[in-house]
Formats: sequence, structure tokens, C-alpha cells
Amino acid sequence: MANVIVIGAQWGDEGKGKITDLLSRSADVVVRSQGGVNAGHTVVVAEQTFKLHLIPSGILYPKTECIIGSGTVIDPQVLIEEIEQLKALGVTVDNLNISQTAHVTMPYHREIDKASEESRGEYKIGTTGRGIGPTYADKSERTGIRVLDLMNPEHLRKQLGWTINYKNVILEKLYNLPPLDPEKVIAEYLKYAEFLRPFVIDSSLKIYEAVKEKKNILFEGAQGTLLDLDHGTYPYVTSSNPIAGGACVGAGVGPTTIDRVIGVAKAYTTRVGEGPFPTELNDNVGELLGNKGAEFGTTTGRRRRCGWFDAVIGRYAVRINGLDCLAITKLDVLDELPEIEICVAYEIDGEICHHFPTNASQFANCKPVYKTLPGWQESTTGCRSLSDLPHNALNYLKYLAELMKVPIAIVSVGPGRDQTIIVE
Ligand code: 2SA
Ligand code: GDP
Ligand code: MG
Repeated sequence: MANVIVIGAQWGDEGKGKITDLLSRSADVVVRSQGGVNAGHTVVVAEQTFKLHLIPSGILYPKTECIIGSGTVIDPQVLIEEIEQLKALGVTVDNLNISQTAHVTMPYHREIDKASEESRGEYKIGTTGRGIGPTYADKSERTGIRVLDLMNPEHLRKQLGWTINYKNVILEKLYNLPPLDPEKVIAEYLKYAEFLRPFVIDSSLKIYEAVKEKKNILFEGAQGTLLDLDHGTYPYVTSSNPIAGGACVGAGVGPTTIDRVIGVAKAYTTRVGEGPFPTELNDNVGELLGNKGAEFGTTTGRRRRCGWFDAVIGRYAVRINGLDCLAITKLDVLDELPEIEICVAYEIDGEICHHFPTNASQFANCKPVYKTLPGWQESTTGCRSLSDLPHNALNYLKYLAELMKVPIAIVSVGPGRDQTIIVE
């Protein structure tokens, strides 16, 4: 398997959790390198559904080392709940490691995230309200609290005393919210620190040692390419870098470590939160995709917006991430449709454009150019090889690969581990 990055090729929720779990069978180490508890990765094993937010989707394999890397932001309260839930389900977390240089989400980050969204009115981003943006903002501003700081009570007391007084000015004066009590927050976070202490490591060193020992390392992306802070649909993005390059930065490995980059894309498109979405369907087809695909936020429960597959975005994801191949998920959700549209280009100001426009206003005003393909109107959920697929489903996949100029290596036809076609 070698060293593989798995990233989302759309706006997140492509099924990265399922694909990571699948590939984790042959991985020695699985690393999450960006994002925080905004992420929701679902893994379905037999009758059990696991919803992971910070813990890598490799955790279900007890011999696989799982690392929450340096580029992530950690909400200790949610992480502890996640650990407890896994333990209650009989999953061992002895293989879990937490980077000492990851940043910590504090109560004021959550408060400021929510208050800032409310104050933006029609300009809101549609964040998950989990404090992600403010945590990364503090990291950039160099006022963040890191896991290391959490592990040092004396230091934490000093640093938090100052920071909370500063944040209270923002909470009170800007948002008219009650101030936080520094002593209460410090006591709460010191408790979390004691729980998490045994998991804390120097993560980039551990990953480096695994590289040297020629272990198979899987880098599990969170969110998706179009939510990337630098290359996504700014400002409607998350505050980290979900693209493949972000995995190297967040994990602390050089790009030469990476052997393969897999992009995960749904057979259609979804987006949760605000921002332009050219192929969005506000009709009964959009509703069908949402209902059949159970398109609700894994973290917030918000209804996801649904639309046709967008190959312009797909090609952009291939380029920005250097994708070697694709995993196409949720093909089964299209099973009953008589016809399926694929966006092959955009019309912008009367001109046909085959490239993703990084000019936000052009993207917001583009019109999709569709190619219509016949549907297959049979169930694909029982298919286990390409030859099991209905002719039109196979044609649909072939057309996607042709449009994006990368091979499809995996096809997913249901949430279960076995509902997968590995393309030889
Ligand atoms: P944030 O909270 O600052 O990261 O939000 C900024 C934008 O990023 C989007 N975002 C996501 N989009 C899809 N899935 C995500 N994870 C959850 C899931 C989302 C949920 O798995 O379903 O439960 O609602 C995720 N996390 C962040 C977000 O919608 C904003 O557009
Ligand atoms: P992630 O954030 O990319 O890991 O994706 P999420 O877990 O947020 O959302 C994907 C959802 O689709 C989850 O509920 C998965 O169980 C489900 N899923 C994954 N692959 C398939 C598939 O091929 N078919 C169907 N019907 N559901 C799938
Ligand atoms: Mg998700």
C-alpha cells in the first residue's frame, strides 16, 4: 500500500471515513493532519455505525497506530467523549496518539464562532459552530494554546489567565455575551489534560520513524478540496488545508514521503453550509438524493444541499491535489433515476469555461453545461465487481474517469465495508 493520502475531492462528506476504514486494513499508521471536531467521518461495520470527529478512521483496527497530527485543532471535551464512546462499544484506543503541537479549541473559540456567524447575517459562512475558525485564527495570531501547554499546569494557568481576560473583552464588548471565569476554564482544562496525557506524543517524530521502518502510512483528509482555505470557495471554506499538500504540512512529513493520492468523490455532489454551488438541485431530484443518500451533517445534523456531479470541480481536485486515482462513492443513490446529468463545463458571461474559476464572483455566477446520460434503474448495492454493474452504471463511471482523466480505483455502492468494488 505504501504511503497514501486520502482527500475529499468535493465539499466534504464524500465518504472518506468509509474509504479510510477500508484502506486501513493494510495500513500500519493512520494520521489525521488537519481540521477538528467539525469533521464527521462515518464508518459502518456490520450493524454498527461509528461517527468519528477527531479520531482517525483506522481506530477500528487495534494494531493500526492512529495519530491526531500537529495540524489539527483539538476540542478535548469532544475528543474525550469520542474516546469514551469507542471504549463503550468495545473498541480499544490503546493505539491512539495525540500530537503535542496540535492546537486546542477553548470555550471562547466556540462562543466566538457562533456569535460571529450570527453577527454576519446574510454574510454568514454556515460553520459547524465548533470553534474551528477562531482556533486556527489564534494559531496564526500566535496566541493559541497547544496540547503541550495543556500538559503544563503552571504554564497553562499563566497563559490562559491572560488569554481569557483578552477574549472576555471580545465576548462582552463585541458580542454582548457574559465573560468566562478564568479559574473555571483552567480547572476544566486541567482535568482534560490529565485524561489525555497518556496519549500525547511528538507526532512528526513517530511518523518519521514509521517512514524509516517502511511502514504503510495513510493520511486521512477531513472536509474537502473546495473547502480549502487557500484553494477552495473562499470565504465559504474551513480554516485549514484539506488538500493533499495540507497532509504533509499538518503531519510534518516531506512531500517525497507520499506515494499515492486518492481523491474521494460522490457520484453526485453535496455541500453543507453557505456558498455557491453551481449544480445544486432545488427540486424533487435534489430531495431524492438527499433522502436516499441520508444527506445530513454527521456532526451537526444539518441537511446537506444536493446536486449533480460537477466534473469541472473534479478536474480542479485532480489538479490541486495531484490525484492518482478516484474512489467514487454512493453510486447506489443514483440507482432509480431515469436520467443523470453531469456538469462538463461552465458558461461564464456567455463563454464556455472548462476550468474552475478561482474568481469568486465568476464562480457564483457560472451556469453549468450538462451532458445527460441514461440511468440504469436497477439496484447496484449487491454489485461486488465492475462486471456486476448495469451497463449504464459502468458507462457513467467510464465517462467520469474520461472527464477527469484519472482512473477510478474504488467504487462504493453502499455504506457497508463489503459494499465496495475494488477495480483491478
Ligand atoms: P467550520 O466549522 O469553520 O469548519 O465551517 C466552515 C465551512 O466548512 C464546512 N464544513 C464541512 N462541510 C462538510 N462536512 C463537514 N463535517 C460535518 C459532516 C458537517 C456537519 O461530516 O457532515 O455535520 O454539519 C464539515 N465541517 C466543516 C462548513 O459547513 C462550512 O461551510
Ligand atoms: P466523510 O466526512 O467524507 O467521511 O463522509 P460522511 O461520513 O460525513 O458522509 C458520508 C455518508 O455516506 C456516511 O453516512 C456513510 O456511511 C455513507 N456512505 C459512504 N459510502 C456510501 C455509499 O457508497 N452508498 C451509500 N448509500 N452511503 C455511503
Ligand atoms: Mg463528513
